[in-house]
Amino acid sequence: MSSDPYRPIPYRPERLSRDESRRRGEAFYREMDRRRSVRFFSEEPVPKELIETAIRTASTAPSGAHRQPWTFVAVSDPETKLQIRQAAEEEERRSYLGGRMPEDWLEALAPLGTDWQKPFLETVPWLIVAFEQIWSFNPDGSRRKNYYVKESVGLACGLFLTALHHMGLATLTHTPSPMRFLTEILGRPENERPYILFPVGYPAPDCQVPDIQRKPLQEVAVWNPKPPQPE
Ligand code: IYR
Repeated sequence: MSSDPYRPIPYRPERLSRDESRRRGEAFYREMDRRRSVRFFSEEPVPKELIETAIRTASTAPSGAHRQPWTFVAVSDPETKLQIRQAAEEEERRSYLGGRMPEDWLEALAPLGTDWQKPFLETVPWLIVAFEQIWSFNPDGSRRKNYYVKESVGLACGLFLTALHHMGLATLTHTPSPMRFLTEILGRPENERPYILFPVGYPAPDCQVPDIQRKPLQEVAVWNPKPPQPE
C-alpha cells in the first residue's frame, strides 16, 4: 500500500493590521497603475540577475496540480534577436498588410498606433519568451498530463511583468501571430508552445505610449449583494 502523498506543513504569514493592509494595498495599486506597455526601449544593458529575479517571481504563480507548466527562454544574443525580429515582422506584415487581419481588428488597434514593424525586437537588451508546456515528460520519457495550462501560464506571466515593473523595467506582452517560428528559432521541445514574447529593457528616454485610460472600478466590479444606494 502506498503512503498518503498529502503531507501538509504549517503556513503562518504575518497578520497585518487594517491600516497597514490599506497602506500597502494603496501603494501597490498606485505603483501598478503607473505600468504601461512599452514599444520604445533604451539599448542600455539590463543585468541578467534582474531577469533571473523576474523569472523566479513568475515561477511563484499557482498552477494546475502544481505542475508549473512554463518555460521562460531568455534571449540576449544579437543574432537570435535579429532572427526573431525578421520572422515576427514577416508574420506581422502578412497580418497588417496582407489582409489576414479583419477590418474590425485593424480598427480596434488603430488607437495603439501599432504596425507590422517591430524594431524593438532587435534593439532591446532581452527577449523573454514564455512557453506553455502542454504536457510534461515522466522520467521514463512518457507523457505526463498538465492541467489548466493557459490559466497557469497566464498567471505566471502576470507576475513576471509585475516583477519587471517593480524593478523599474518595461515590457510589452507581444504576441506576433502565429508564433510557431519561436519554437523553431529557439529549438524548443515538442511539448512546448510559445505563449507570450516579452521584450524587456528600460524605456527609451523619449518613449511615448498611447493615451488610454483604465476602466473605473464601477465598470469592472459588481457587488453582490449591491451596496445600499443613496436616496
Ligand atoms: N500582434 C500584433 C497585433 C496586435 C494585436 C493586439 I489584440 C494588440 O493589443 C496589439 C497588437 C502586433 O503586435 O502588432
